[in-house]
Amino acid sequence: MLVIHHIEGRRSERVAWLCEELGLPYELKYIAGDIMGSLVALEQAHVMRMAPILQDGDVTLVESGAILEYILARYGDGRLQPKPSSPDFPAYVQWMHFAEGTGMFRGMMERLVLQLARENPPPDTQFLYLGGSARVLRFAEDQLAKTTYFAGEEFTAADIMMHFPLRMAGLATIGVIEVTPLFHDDRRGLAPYPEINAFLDRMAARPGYRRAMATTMPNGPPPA
Ligand SMILES: N[C@@H](CCC(=O)N[C@@H](CS)C(=O)NCC(=O)O)C(=O)O
Repeated sequence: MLVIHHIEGRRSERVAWLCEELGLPYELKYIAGDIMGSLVALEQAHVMRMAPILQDGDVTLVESGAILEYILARYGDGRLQPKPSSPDFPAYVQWMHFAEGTGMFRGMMERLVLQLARENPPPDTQFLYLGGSARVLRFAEDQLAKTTYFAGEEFTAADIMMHFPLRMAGLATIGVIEVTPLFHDDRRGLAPYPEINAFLDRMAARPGYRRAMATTMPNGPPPA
């Protein structure tokens, strides 16, 4: 049984979502309704104390992208990823890594810069929006204008990886640094991106996504 160390509303939902799509049983470890308690509890599972942490027998892994690749390689039976020979494979690999390597990184940086600027307003605010999140969204929008999913016409794990940074970037581009709107499908910042909105609608309609959200947030969106 795969054990997913989890915090409600956080990236660990990706792992549960993948398991739901693959029909793999899993156990979630977290303290319902207690974000800080869930975070502190992660300390027992891994020195990095971050979610997700996967335990599979004597294997312990961090890093959501690596965890998804591990599960697909061991239990995926070729599902939810294109074959290396497929024309969709380059885009798949790119988006799998772009999600955390650039998408989340730019969104987090932008939010940090905005937070610091709120505390100490700089004389010139034109550099606050460093173009990080807006570029991430434009890049994603361009891809989704060409293909239904990030790696072509089939849903893959790259879509699971990209879901979180799209929501984060949308909020960052309009200067929202609070996390709560992330959990409430707040799409104000995504208004200029019709393809991304359509993509998020498609994801929200997936039974695997709905099951994962019901399991990872059984009492609804967390307070923070
Ligand atoms: N790149 C990592 C990021 C993991 C991460 O930072 N997770 C957040 C929750 S979304 C966390 O646990 N933050 C608490 C902390 O780092 O103290 C991944 O994709 O797994």
